[in-house]
Amino acid sequence: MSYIDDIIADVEKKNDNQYEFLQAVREVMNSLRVIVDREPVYEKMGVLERLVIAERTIIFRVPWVDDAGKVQVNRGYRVQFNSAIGPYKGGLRFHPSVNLSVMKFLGFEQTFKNSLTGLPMGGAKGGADFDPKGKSDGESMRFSQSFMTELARHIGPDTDIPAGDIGVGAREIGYMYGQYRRMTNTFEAVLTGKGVGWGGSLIRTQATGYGLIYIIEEFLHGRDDSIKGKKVVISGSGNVAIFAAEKAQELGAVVVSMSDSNGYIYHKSGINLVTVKDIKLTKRGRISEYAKVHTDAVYTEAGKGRVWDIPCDVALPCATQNELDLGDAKKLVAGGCKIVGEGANMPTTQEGTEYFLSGGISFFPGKAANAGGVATSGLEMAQNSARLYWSEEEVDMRLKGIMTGIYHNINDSAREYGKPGNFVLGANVAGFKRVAKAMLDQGII
Ligand code: NDP
Ligand code: 2IT
Repeated sequence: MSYIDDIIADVEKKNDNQYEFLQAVREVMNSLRVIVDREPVYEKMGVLERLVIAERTIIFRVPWVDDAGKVQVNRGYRVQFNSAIGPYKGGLRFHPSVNLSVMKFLGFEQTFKNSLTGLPMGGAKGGADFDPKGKSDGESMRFSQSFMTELARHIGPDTDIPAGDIGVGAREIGYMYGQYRRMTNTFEAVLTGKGVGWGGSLIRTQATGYGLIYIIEEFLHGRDDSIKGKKVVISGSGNVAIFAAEKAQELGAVVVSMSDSNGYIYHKSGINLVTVKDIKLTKRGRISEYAKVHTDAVYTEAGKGRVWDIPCDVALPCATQNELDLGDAKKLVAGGCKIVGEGANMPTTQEGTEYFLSGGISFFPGKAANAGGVATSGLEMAQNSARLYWSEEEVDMRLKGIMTGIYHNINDSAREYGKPGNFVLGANVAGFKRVAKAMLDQGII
């Protein structure tokens, strides 16, 4: 058995029912074979053993009172995975599917993603099995305040800086920040994604989606091509999906579909984003309403078809983990898809990923492709530390620079380790090297 095989076997034994966490660990470990086999120092210093265990995992009770006066209780989490290169940083997810496995996979992935940004940020993730769907502002506020009341003792501007993720947007960040400020009597930069005007950075809202398009555009430029005129299929219709669609359209792509957990819309002539934003961001409605506004668009309910059935050039999964499986991957490739960019975290199953890679599809893994969000969180922290604000142009320029840099880093790393074009391997190895170097430099901790 090799060092990597031992690590995988041990993680499997100790986390046997944590499907998502195991999936993420296996993928990274398999990529690292090329570097760990060459450099015995990693094994001698137990780097991988340390890397696969979170530095700290916090699980807590979140009690709150709903509008009917009934007490509700949710389970809250913060997994502080690795702080070798900077304070813990990563989003908070509020979704009924949140459990320890999901939190651990996200915290593990975040460690490598944050490393790829080049900024000083360690990896963490948190959240709760709370469902924000259909909750009033009052319910969302009471839940968020209760969640922060416990979380506050574990975070801080130089310790751990959470942000948004699925189900956590401007509304929830506002309520959580307010509670933290009240509890601590400080105006500290303890969350990112804050409102513009009270510490938030311009472009943070758009950053993940924009960054996803920037990395693909940089790749295409290297081939004297661009996204202009390309047919793009997007899943999800939340923060990441909407702003990926916006930047793709701005650069001349034709975005033909978006979805939510109830179904997807197909609009051959191109999605009207004003309508999507009105339904999703203003009214918190369902994507099915789009087809009532645009009668030439077709709505298909979940279960009766998949967004990946639509032929396209570029597919951007921007909803959730494991939303694109082997069958979907085969459909996409048969439909002419040449590029897949993961806006979501681990949206493609292991079998789907392998199919894309073996079929020569240009596949951009989430930890590289969606790093623009956390990178811009890093820029928000830099502005907060300097106690000033940068212009929209300045933040956007820096975001573009970071995404361009990530592309070249993962591309070079894939080549260096003998797998040109394999950005999964490139991202895992490049992300790992920076974290591992910091761990080696800092001793056995
Ligand atoms: P939002 O809550 O804004 O939107 C999520 C979207 O995905 C919604 O359309 C939602 O549909 C859909 N979705 C969520 N869960 C499921 C599910 N189990 N099945 C089907 N559809 C689902 O979240 P974000 O846009 O912020 O996040 C989307 C993805 O991007 C996540 O994987 C997140 O981790 C990742 N990400 C987010 C970043 C950010 O800055 N926000 C940064 C980097 C990655 P419905 O409304 O029906 O639930
Ligand atoms: O998955 C992610 O990178 C995020 N949800 C953003 C994290 C952040 O700290 O901005």
